[in-house]
Amino acid sequence: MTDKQDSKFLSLVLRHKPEVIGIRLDRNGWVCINDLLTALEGHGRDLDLDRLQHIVATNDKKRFEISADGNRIRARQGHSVEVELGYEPAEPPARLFHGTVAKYLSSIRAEGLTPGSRNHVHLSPDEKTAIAVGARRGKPIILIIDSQHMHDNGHLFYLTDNNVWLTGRVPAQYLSIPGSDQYHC
Ligand code: HQG
Repeated sequence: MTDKQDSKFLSLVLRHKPEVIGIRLDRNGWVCINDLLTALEGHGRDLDLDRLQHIVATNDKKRFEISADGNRIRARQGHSVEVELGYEPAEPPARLFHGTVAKYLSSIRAEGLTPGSRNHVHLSPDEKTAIAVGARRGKPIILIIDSQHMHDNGHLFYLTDNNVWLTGRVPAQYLSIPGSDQYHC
């Protein structure tokens, strides 16, 4: 297994389907590292502690976090299973960015950005990051979010430790969408 393959599998079990290796996440998304390693081994994924720590430390987006006592691990964001990540609401910058692709635009125009299977909509602090996010699905299209007014109007934002902004949804009136002249302030 390459680091990337192991990292993807860890994302699967720590964000979406812990049951595929028979583990349970606690309400904050944590699992005991010993239990995780035992469960992985039981499912043909032979990771030892050193290798797990290496994957956590070198992961390109710092997707995983080990607890201060070194005993537990969780994904920092991106879950579809219900978890309480414990991030405090934070004041966003005036504008945030979201990278997507053309085929979603008509739906996004109609209903805004919705979290889909995840628990939050993910927003990027800069255009470059948003381009990389959108490019996972094809030619990226960058939407600009009027986070200032969303925040002023009571929408909550959370900043993860790896610099992803999370919010529940982004109603269409706060979005600047290419090819659309609607940008309500
Ligand atoms: C789109 C990666 C139709 C949305 C990245 C996106 C990110 C809508 C897709 C993180 C819609 C959802 C998240 C609507 C949103 N109608 N389509 N109303 N609202 N969409 O993967 O933001 O590698 O769940 O534009 O780097 O692409 O997982 O979200 O194209 O930080 O660590 O529906 O995932 O990080 O796709 O990516 P996703 P995302 P990780």
